[in-house]
Amino acid sequence: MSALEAVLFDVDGTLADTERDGHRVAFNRAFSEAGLDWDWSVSLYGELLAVTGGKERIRHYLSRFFPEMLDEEGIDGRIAQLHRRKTHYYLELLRAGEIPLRPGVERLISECRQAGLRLAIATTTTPENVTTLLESTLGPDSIDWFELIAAGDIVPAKKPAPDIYLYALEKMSLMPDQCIALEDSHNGIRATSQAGIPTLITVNGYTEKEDFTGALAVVDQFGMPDEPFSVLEGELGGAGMISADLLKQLV
Ligand code: XBP
Ligand code: MG
Repeated sequence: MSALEAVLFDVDGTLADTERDGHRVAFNRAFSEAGLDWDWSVSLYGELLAVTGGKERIRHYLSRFFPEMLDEEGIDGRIAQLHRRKTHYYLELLRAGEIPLRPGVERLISECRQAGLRLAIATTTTPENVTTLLESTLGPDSIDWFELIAAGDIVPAKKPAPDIYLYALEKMSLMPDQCIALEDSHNGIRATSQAGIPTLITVNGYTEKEDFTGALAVVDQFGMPDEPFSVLEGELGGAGMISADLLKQLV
């Protein structure tokens, strides 16, 4: 067992609860703008989240509901354009302050920085979504708190493939057991498990019933002094908050 060197943060569902009222709303605005009567309800979007990556999710939706469209000339370009507009609307929501960080995230990032831990992001989402979330919640300097922002199409295969985590380990010259990953979903822990990275799970409305086999522990949130987390799986020794010290003890 090595000493903890780095904390690798997932974004969507972990740093912020971005999917139901953020990405989903942005997708629907892009569809409406394009004159498409596709409306991703909260429940349908929960099913579509099985596929990570916005462009891949649109393609998956078409394969289920409009498979003939996938044979159309230029469909890849249409999907890419829809996704660009969706990202435009998502960034609007972020900049309007509509998507706050989850409880305890700012506190934990600050503690990890003070403890001298290296911070990185490993996410499926579009890079600009990450930098804009950080800027809109923690201020422009916060981007530099992360040694690496590994995001989106930078790797050939998205979660549950391990690519984004293997990319981060390689770029940061780290071994898996020198890290801990903070994730929210089954796709996320499938990616980290294949990369051999110890993983703590924090769930949300979309992921709370998913399978987190292999997680160090599963909590409902990172916790605040006046609002301790609930441990849903595993054992955290009576702690009430995910802290830098607790992360060091877990690895
Ligand atoms: C979650 C995802 C992303 C977002 C949408 O990423 O799967 O695709 O749902 O963002 P993670 P994009 O949990 O790894 O942060 O449309 O930019 O892909
Ligand atoms: Mg996630």
